[in-house]
Amino acid sequence: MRFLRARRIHLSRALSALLVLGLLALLLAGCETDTPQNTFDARGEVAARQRDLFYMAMWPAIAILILVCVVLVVALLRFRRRSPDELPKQVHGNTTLELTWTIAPALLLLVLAVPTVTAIHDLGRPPRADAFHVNVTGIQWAWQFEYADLLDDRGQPLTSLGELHVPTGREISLTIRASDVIHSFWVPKLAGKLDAIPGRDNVMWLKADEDGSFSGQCAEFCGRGHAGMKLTLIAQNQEDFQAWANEQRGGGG
Ligand SMILES: [Cu+2]
Repeated sequence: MRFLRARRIHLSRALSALLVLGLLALLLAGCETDTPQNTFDARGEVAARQRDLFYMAMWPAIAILILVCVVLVVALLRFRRRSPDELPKQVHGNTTLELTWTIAPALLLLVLAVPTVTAIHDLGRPPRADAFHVNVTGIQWAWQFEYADLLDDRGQPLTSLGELHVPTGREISLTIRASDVIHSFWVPKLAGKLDAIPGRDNVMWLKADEDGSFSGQCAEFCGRGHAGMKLTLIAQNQEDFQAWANEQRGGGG
């Protein structure tokens, strides 16, 4: 009997250790930075500004977390009950401390609010008139792009499915719609997400600072095929972009 019980304890310990290791591995997997949809690896003005805002709020938050933990541990040790017959010194209220922990966070919030509100204002502005304009439609389960500025021989705008081609360095204006249910347009390295809602036009702008392929994904659960509702934004220099447009028109130029 005793032998069996010892074995069971061994087994449950091994399983717990395995579980902890598994969870740790999962946690560490999140630290991988060389991934196609890493928001911290910003490659455009909008994404860079959003990332900087995040860091600006994160570092003070980490400093405060450490400070609070240290003060907590010090208070627990210093003011603990030292003998069973004696109550620790009873204190009530401390005006200086209470004022400090009210005013300091208020000041910090005020300081954080200035760049945050400025960024919301700057990034939330309507696209410039000379931006390259694309109509984006979310469909179960694909992204369709209509290039309002690129017409074919019959005067119809060029379209593409799944691949969004844009000129590098130019502001891109996106009018985002949906034809069935709510989707969300998201190219993490270039900008934050924006919902695609049936019956409504949502407008955003973004800019790719360098040539390349940027992976994107529908970010709003939209049914069975949601996980596969990907897109690739291809930013090209003017020459390559023009060549692609000509090819879409059916060659020649
Ligand atoms: Cu979706």
